[in-house]
Amino acid sequence: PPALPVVTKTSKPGDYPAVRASIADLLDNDNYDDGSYGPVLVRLAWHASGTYDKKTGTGGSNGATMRFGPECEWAANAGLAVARGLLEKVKAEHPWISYADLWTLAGVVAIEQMGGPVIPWRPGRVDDADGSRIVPDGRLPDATQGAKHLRDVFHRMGFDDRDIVALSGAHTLGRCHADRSGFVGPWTNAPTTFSNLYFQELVNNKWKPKKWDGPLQYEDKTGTLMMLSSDLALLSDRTFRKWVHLYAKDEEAFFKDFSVAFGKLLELGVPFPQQPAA
Ligand code: DDH
Repeated sequence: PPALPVVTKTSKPGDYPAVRASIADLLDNDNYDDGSYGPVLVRLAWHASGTYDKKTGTGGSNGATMRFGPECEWAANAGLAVARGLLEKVKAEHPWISYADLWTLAGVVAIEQMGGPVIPWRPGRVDDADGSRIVPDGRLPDATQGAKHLRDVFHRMGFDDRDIVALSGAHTLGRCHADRSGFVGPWTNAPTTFSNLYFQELVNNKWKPKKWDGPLQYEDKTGTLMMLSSDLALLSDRTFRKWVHLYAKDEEAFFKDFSVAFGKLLELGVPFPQQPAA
């Protein structure tokens, strides 16, 4: 088993600013990827939440079920052990917070620290005692598919077409890893800064299939930036494309829509004592 994290800070139950500070402290690391754990923490918050199904009320961030098999071993979640392991240090410092609250708050803090919008967040998630409420595999999106699949997946969570495009803008962050998804490379040249660059790159380049032995992905003419088939679906679909063009030229509109949609994502299926005002 890994060594227990060294506890350097403590806090009283409910001191969320202290938890935020601990998360912010561990984001930067020159030896990891592009110098920040921010992107992988955002992906953890998203994959913990994106299993939600509106019809049955199952899935979502409540429960933190990704601590258990088989969810932690789903192909879609490859690499997220890095994010979960990192947050053990924060959990040790603030043992009163649930993993489910911690994972979602970490995504929020990462986005804010990387220059993104403030995301509405409230505590209230509780951890399941075991993996009995894990949903079937296959609810997270498949990068090889197109617009219909994106609608199936995100409408199932209760999002509309505009939300789908706004949420996809998170790919301005981070990169694909051969040993995680099989895909390779970043979507932008500033993968640790939250911005609307993803939409600008999407619109301003000619995307060609990458010539290699790996799975189908697309590259710009320099071969440094990438797009997945699911990313390019946002350009080929007329309704999606309208929002892509808006967000490419209006970063403020993107930040506003992203903040609302991401905040909603993290709350899907969470039984808060008081529902937020619509
Ligand atoms: Fe994503 N994403 N994502 N994604 N995602 C990957 C990485 C990151 C899809 C596939 C992949 C969202 C939507 C989609 C982030 C956030 C979000 C990778 C690469 C694949 C593949 C994983 C790896 O190899 O490490 C697909 C398909 C969709 C879709 O169809 C819509 C959404 C909605 C979000 C969000 O946060 C709201 C982030 C951040 C990363 C970068 C992770 C990293 O380690 O860097």
